[in-house]
Amino acid sequence: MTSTEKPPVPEMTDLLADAPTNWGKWGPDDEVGALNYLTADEVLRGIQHVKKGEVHTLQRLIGDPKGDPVWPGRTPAERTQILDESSWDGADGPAFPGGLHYADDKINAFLQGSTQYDALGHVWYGGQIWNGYDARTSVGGLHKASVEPIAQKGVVGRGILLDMARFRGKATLDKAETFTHEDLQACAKAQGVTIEKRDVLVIRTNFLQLFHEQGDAFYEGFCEPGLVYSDGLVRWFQDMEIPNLVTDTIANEVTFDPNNGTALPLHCALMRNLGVTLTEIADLESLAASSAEDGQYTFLYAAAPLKVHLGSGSPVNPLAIK
Ligand code: UVW
Repeated sequence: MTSTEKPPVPEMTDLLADAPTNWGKWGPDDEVGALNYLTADEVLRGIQHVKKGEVHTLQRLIGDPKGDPVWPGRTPAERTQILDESSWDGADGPAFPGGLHYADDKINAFLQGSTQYDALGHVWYGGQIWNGYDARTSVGGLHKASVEPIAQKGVVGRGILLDMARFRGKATLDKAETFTHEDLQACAKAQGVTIEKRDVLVIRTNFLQLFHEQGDAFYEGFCEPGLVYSDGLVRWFQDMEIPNLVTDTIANEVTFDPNNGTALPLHCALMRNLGVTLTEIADLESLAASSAEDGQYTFLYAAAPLKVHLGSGSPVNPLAIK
């Protein structure tokens, strides 16, 4: 290899050969992973951070007239009107006793095409998904570690906003900009809070503002900003028993790791190996504005994705209650 040549991109099986896992920690049949940390005590700990009764909804609009940001290769949701008042202009509208009319519509959508929970079986390498299940269990739908058990359980605990854009003095983080768990801790310190064990981490980059500002150019050289893989970061997530990572980006981490060239290694190290649930494309703007104003960066976090049988993800509208 000459000095100008880049080293080959490692296989995930090699990069993560010695990485920690939580496989088996909650038994051989577990499908919700680190969400097991969110016990009744964690719900009560979260409730202690409700001070004003202020509610922030964290879902981005589906069918935004300005467009919906999606992972390259996915398409935004399409909503189709099936019935409306014009359906009764002729003789074809369904007739009901008493003259009832109504509106009906449907959407054709990627389950990961808006603010969403990823199922733990959504991403894998080396032929195995979360908890060691065979990746063939994904054929035709996630027969193991689908979004359904996450939806059955619900996600409630103490949330902490880490406003990385504000911490770095920027309107938005830049394409491919990275940060580490140490940066998250420094951000928390600057905000006057401490990340505690079992917190739901909610990280703001405001990167998707550029989707609306840049139009199609947004996808040129696509590489979102975000957390960057290191063994230390993965072990910190494991030691801190982080149940859920929520971000306002499409894929939670820097898209291509600048240190090794792999795509989405934290999906593998956190989701597939540790069972950390990932939540993406959140809208954190009203929560961030409120937190900057009142200095309260902790809250009750509550979310439940839709119960989609065999689903690899589901839209969600999480709540942050202060
Ligand atoms: C991929 O895993 C490819 O995407 P996401 O986690 O954003 O759904």
